[in-house]
Amino acid sequence: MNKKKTTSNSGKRRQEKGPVHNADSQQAAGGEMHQIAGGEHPALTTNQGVALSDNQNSLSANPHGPTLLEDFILREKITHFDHERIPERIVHARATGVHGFFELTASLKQYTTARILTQVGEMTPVFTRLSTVAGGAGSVDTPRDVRGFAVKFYTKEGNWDLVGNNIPVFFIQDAIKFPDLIHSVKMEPDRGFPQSATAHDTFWDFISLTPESMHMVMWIMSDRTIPRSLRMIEGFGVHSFRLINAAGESTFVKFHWRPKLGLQSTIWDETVKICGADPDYHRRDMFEAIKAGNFPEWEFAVQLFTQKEADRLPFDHLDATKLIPEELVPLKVIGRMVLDRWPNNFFAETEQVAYCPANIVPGIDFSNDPLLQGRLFSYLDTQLSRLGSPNFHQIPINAPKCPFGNLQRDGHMQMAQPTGRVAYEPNSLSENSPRETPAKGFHSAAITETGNKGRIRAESFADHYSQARQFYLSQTSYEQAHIASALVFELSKVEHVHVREAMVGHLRHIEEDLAKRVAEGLALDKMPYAPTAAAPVQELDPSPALQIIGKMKDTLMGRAIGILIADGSDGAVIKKIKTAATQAGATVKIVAPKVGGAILADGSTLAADGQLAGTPSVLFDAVAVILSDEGAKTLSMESAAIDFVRDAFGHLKAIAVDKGGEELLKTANIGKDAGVLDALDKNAFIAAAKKRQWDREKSVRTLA
Ligand code: HDE
Repeated sequence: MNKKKTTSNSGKRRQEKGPVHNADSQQAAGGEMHQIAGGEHPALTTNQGVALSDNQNSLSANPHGPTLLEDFILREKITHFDHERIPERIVHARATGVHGFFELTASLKQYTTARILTQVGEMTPVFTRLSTVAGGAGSVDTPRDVRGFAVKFYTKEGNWDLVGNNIPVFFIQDAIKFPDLIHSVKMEPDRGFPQSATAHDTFWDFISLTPESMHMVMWIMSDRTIPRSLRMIEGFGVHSFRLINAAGESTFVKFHWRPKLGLQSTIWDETVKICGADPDYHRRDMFEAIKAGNFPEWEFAVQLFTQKEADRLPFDHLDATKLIPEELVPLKVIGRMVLDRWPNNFFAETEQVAYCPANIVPGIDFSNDPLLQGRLFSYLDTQLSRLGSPNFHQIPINAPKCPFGNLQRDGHMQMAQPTGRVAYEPNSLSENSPRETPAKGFHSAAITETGNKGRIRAESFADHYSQARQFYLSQTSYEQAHIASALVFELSKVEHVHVREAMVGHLRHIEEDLAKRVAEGLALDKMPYAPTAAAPVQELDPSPALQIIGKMKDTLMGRAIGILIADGSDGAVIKKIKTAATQAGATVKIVAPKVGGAILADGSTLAADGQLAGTPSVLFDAVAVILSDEGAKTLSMESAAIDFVRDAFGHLKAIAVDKGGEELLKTANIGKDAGVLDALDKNAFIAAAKKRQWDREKSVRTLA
């Protein structure tokens, strides 16, 4: 009797005080309830199309009773939820994907029959996925790591996937070493950390025993692996490929992407702080740029060379630890890629997209690079376990946009419904089943292969240090110092002293001064022994194109300026700086102690784009600090405000200040230099904001 009473009361309470009790509740959570409430909505149904009367309560035997197994609505919903995750990519799990188009601007007709490389002006849809390598899908955007640069071209002759990186060389020469490399960089198996980091024993142990990695090590220790934005990275196909023309002749080709915004990287200390301030820094940056209509663009360029020219190079171009300096084989720009549409759904597109270097089109072919040859197997294989069915090519993001069909059949999740009796070829029973296309179909380059079968590393792959040295010597002194300091940082995290020493031993072959700097940074008591080099180190001409600083553009396009304000700030000065920065192409954000904004000197309220504690200066390329005396006093008690200016200074950013702003700098113990400017001189600030204040660096940190 009692029980009955309680249960019926609680049933009533559930109805009165529960969340929104209608089909709008899901959308309402998205914050648009006011618009949605009055609209017409489709019925919420099960996957069988049965309309739901209640999406808030499971079916129970009575209001306090057990949930009934017969609740097919609950079971269907929970079962689907339980299976929402698919295996994440073993590498390159964390990524940002964007749709766009490719436009060819110069024809390569002389070299290839591929339509995408010969039809000038033709727009080809693309889906581009930019990723980190080592971390899991939920890891931060900004570890020190290589960035994947994968482009799927939906060409009229089939899908072409150019699955590259933002670094033109790789760690290893032969695919058989890839699982070892990746196991060494991933979380150590006994402890399950570190996530997404090279700074640990197993990685450096493997590297120190793998001299072929030394060129790549120079690149990953450079600021290339801590990019400011995914819109500001280069892309490389890495391997040599072949182009085949109408006469069947083949030419080697290397593919390059060059960002229109130029290259820009962060400073290591800045990167570390960005990880905390915004783990989605790169994804958000891309999302916001696309939303604002600032579509990132890359030039597409090729390096073309014949076998004869390849034979004259002082290294083997089939070795993926080598690049061809553009001073030796110039880049020819042949097109552009614009990314202009954010995916509708992250999972359906960015997660389910399946790239494969083996996806090429007639007129393009592979080279014998042994790393590429291994990749040709791996990607299709990994998709089978990741996407779970050989029909993954039917998922919209993977399906070609040209007609396609064959006699493959069935399998998990078959979406097509082929008709007729015939599923084989040749056949005489069907008039319209797909047939070969001898002339236009895919042909491999007719290459003569000779030599003995065996597990043999080519002699021409033996030089592991010359290009590492060339890379290091091609950098500016600031960049060299960053490489040395990154090595000290990473090796200082390595517990095993013999691994630290072994690495310094390799550095001695690259550049003795670099080895000394790192040895001193690690406080080694004597210079370690340098291992025997398999081939003598060659003195190659420096290649300035390998720098980042040399490729940073003198522009505010694509960059962000933060203006720190508080109650009493001068609205006119804020407005002048904001207008000047916006006109120069920057995104401007107002940062204030409260997100609702600050009451300016003239009594008006200026809303903030970010609250001070959650919007540190690491999120900007340059900052202005506009404060009243009172505002400066208040902020001098706020560590977030002190950090804001200290970090901006420490990260070599231009800082514009008015009188109040200057007070805050004094409190933060920051002296004036050429990068600290009067807020009233907006032009000087805009000019300085386009650059990093490299000269300041020596005064703010000890570099190796
Ligand atoms: Fe990959 N790589 N890789 N890789 N790779 C994968 O394929 C592999 C290599 C690259 O956004 C996996 O679909 C082997 C070089 C990118 O979805 C896997 C070897 C380069 C992406 C795989 C390499 C790359 C991948 C994991 C040594 C630069 C992300 C998920 C022979 C040229 C693609 C997947 C995306 C992804 C294997 C080396 C670039 C396991 C065996 C060199 C950009 O198949």
